[in-house]
Amino acid sequence: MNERTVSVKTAGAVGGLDVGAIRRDFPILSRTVGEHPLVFLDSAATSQKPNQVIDAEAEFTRHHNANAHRGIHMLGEEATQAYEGARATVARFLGAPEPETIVFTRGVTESMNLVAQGWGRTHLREGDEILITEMEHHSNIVPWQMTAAVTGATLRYIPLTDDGLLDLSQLGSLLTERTKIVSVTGMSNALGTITPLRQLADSAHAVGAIIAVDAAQLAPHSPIDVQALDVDLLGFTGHKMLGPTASGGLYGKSDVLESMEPMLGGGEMIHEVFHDHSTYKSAPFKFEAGTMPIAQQVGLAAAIDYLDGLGMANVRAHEEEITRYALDRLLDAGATVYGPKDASIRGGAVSFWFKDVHPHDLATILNEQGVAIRAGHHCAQLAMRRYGVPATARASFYVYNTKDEVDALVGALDHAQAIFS
Ligand code: 7TS
Repeated sequence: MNERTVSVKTAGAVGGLDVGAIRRDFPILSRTVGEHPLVFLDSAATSQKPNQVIDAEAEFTRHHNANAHRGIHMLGEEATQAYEGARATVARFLGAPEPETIVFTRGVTESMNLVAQGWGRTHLREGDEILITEMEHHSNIVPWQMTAAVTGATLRYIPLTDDGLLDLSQLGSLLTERTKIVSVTGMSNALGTITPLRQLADSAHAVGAIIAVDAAQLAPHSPIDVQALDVDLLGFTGHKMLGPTASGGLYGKSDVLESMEPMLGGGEMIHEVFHDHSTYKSAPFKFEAGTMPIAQQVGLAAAIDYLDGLGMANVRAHEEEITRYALDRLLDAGATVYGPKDASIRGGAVSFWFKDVHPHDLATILNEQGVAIRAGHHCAQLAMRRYGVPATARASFYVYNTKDEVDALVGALDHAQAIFS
C-alpha cells in the first residue's frame, strides 16, 4: 500500500460520511493503475459496487435462483419474494405510495422509451407538444423524436442560460395548453445542473400536462420524494446508484401507468391471450414482459439499503462539499468549467476543458496517472452544441471520493500541461 492510498483511507468524515470506512466496502477502489492508486472519477457513467451489493446478488444466485412469478415451488416462491421485496424497497426509497407504482426496467433508457412509447403513442396526436430541455441525455431526446415522428406531435426545448441553468424566462410561451407532457432530467450528467422539479411540475399541471423525470443522475445523489415533487413519472437506473447493471425502473402515478400501453409484449404481462387480441395484467406487471433481471433488482435493493444506511441527506452533503472543492481547484488551475459554478445548486458531474488539450488526449494522460475521468459529448450533444464545444472532460464524484482524489486530478492536470507545453 503506498502513501496516497493510506491518506485516502484515513480521510475521515466529509459531509457527514465516513469516507474511509465506505471505501473499505468497495474492493475495486484498492486497484492500482500501473504504479498509481486508482482514482475513479467516472461515477456518472456507472458507479462502483460495495461488497454488500455484490454479495446480495451472489447470494440470490447461489441459493434462491428461480424465475419470479412462475414456479409454484420453494425456489420460485423465494425468487418472487426477493423480487417483490426489492420493488417495495425501491418504492420506499422514492417516497412512492405503494410498490405497485414501481415498474422494473433495465434502466432509465428503457424507462424513458417506455414513457415515450407507452404514454406518448397513446396520448399524443398532431398539434400536441412535448416539452423537453437542451440539457437532456440522448435517452430523453431520441425516444421523443421517434414518438413525435409517429404521432405528428411537435418537440420543443427549454433553452439554457450561459451559466448552465434552465432558462425559464420563456416558459410562458413554451408551456401552453398544446403541451401534453414535460420530460426533463432531474440533474444533468453533462452540466451538473439540478432542475427545479416541483416548480416545473406545478407549471405543467397548470396547463393540464403531465411531467416525466429522468432521474438517472438525481436518484443516486439526492433524496427524492416523488409525492412531494408531484411528478407523474420518474425513471431511474440502478447501476449509477451502487446497484448492478440492468437494474432500475419507472415510478408512475397509478392512473398514469394504467393509461399507458405496454412497450414489450410477451410472457407474464398478459391476462388472457386470444387469436386476435390479448388482455393485459394491471400495472406494473403489464410492463414487465419476459424474464426480468431478477438478481439485479435484488442487488439494487441492497444498494438502496446501503444508501439508506449512509442517509441520502449525507450523500448529498458530501457531494456538495467535494464538488465545491473540485470547482475551486479546477478554476484555480485555469480550467473552463461548463455548468453552474455554485455547488449548492448543482450535482457532482463537473464538465471542463483544460487549456487547449482535447478532452480525449487529457483523459488518456490522466489515465496514465491513475485518474479515470470521462471525455466526450456525454450523450448530451445539444448541451455541447449550446456551449460551442464538441466534447468536454468530465470528473464525477460519489460517496467514496475524497478531496485527496480531487488533488490527484489537479496534479495530473499539471502533468498534462507540462507534456503539452
Ligand atoms: N439520463 C441521464 C441523465 C444519464 O446520465 C444517463 C447515463 C442516462 C440517462 C442513461 O442511463 P442508462 O443507465 O440507461 O444507460 N449517463 C451516462 C454518462 O453520463 N456517461 O455514461 C452514461
